[in-house]
This record gives sequence, structure tokens and C-alpha cells, in this order.
Amino acid sequence: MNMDKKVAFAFVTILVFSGIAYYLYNNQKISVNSEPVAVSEDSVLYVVDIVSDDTASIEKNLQNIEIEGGSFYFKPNEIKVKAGEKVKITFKNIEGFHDFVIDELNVKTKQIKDGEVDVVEFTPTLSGSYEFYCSIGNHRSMGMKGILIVE
Ligand SMILES: [Cu+2]
Repeated sequence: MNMDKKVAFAFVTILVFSGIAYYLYNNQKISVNSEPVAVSEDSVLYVVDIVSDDTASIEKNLQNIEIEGGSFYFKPNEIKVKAGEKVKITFKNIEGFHDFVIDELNVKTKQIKDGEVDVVEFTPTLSGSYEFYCSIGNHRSMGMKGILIVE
């Protein structure tokens, strides 16, 4: 093998091994959390507070939302916000390994462990219903999802 081929071979080998490691790691996480937890509580709509700031030049209102994640739910699992106003989501993970994702709005928190918090901000412009979910393992299909309604 010439030098270029050796380098390419080493690179591919590293990729394959890190892929396997990542797969095993994720599987481990799933098996740890494999007991589904029934969430009977009805969804609660809540905008925790709307902070009016007249001195701000662009953002008139900040829609501040706290959402809790666990195995395998979000609470609340329905959120209502206004179009054209900035939304700040504080995602608190209390159990397991999770994130908070809304594909259509390009919203994605970090993947965090229990006890950790991540914050995302975005401004929805089009009204509609958007599904949010956890992108880890099969959490979405196990019920870790909800609806963001933009009015
Ligand atoms: Cu999850």
C-alpha cells in the first residue's frame, strides 16, 4: 500500500470503530431506561411568563417556557406560543438521557443527562402545529413527544 492508501485505510478503520462505539453506547442508554413510564397527567398548556420589555429594540415579548423531560415523556406535552415573538425553551432533564427537537423549526437542544438543563431560543414565524420529540434511541416512539402550537 502506498502512503495515501494507508492513511485512507486508517481513517476508515477509525470511522467504523467510532460508529460501533456510538451504537453500543446508545443501546446501553436505551436498555437502562427500558421501562416505559405511563404518564397519565393531562397535558398542560403553559407559558410560564411573558416578559415585557419596552426598552428592547426588537423583542417586545419573550415567551419563556419550561419543559421537563423524563423516561419517556415531556411535561407539558402541549405548548402554545405566538408567531413572531421569540420563544425561549428551558429544557430540564430529570431522568435518563434526552434532548428536545423540533425539525421544522430547526430547534435542537444538546443531548443531556438527568439533572442537566439546556436552553434554546427561536422565533416561530408561521402558525401551525409542530411536533417536538426526543431524538435519542427509540424515545420518540415510546411517547417522548409533544406538540408546539404557534398561533
Ligand atoms: Cu429521550
